Amino acid sequence: MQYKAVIFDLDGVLVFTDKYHYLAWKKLADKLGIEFTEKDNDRLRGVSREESLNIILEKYRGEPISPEQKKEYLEEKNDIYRKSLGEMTRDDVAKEVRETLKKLRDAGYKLAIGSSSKNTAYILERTELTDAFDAVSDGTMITRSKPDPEVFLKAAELLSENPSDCLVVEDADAGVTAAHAAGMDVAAIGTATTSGRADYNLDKFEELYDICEG
Ligand code: B16
Ligand code: MG
Repeated sequence: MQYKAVIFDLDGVLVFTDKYHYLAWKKLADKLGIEFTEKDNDRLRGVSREESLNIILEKYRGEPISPEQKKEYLEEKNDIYRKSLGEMTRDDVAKEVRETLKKLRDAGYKLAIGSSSKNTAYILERTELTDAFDAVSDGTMITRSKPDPEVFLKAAELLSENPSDCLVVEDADAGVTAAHAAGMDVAAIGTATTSGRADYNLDKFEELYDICEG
């Protein structure tokens, strides 16, 4: 076994909540007269809610926005987003993902979540994934979001494993940077594969098992 534990990013790796983030941010951007495309949305992958709003506001040309107003926008976006999450079910997790998680666990790997999202517990509950993990490190437990390594170091600590024994699975460039800064190897999936910075690139989620087994 090359690794003792696998730490999974959530959005874009285990579930595709990125489309719900996009729709919720798009609603807010439209209201503020800001252009916001799916390509712009890629910049928000793995980044905190607050930072995401700042990125969207880079194109804002209206009256100055107060910190209180920003807070309201964040709540507004999250309310729309959580409504979409409320529609999620067990079927929103691919069979391949569920089977690979089980296979890894049966083989003795510890599994954790390392997500920037403050909605992690709700997403895991909706999709019936909570029991698939030994630890959850998420946006409610950290002070610095990816690309800072905090969320992954916290996951390793919760698992009582050394960072160098953990493999991270990520879809975001910010997440690849965060994992490397934590001293962990990274398997990229989706968007993060294009930069070529990850240690492994996954075409299919199930390839993860062979990577772990070396
Ligand atoms: P929330 P991940 C990240 O999840 C998302 O990729 C990112 O787009 C989002 O802004 C962030 O969570 C915060 O999410 O608003 O639910 O707290 O990829 O780290 O699992
Ligand atoms: Mg992600």
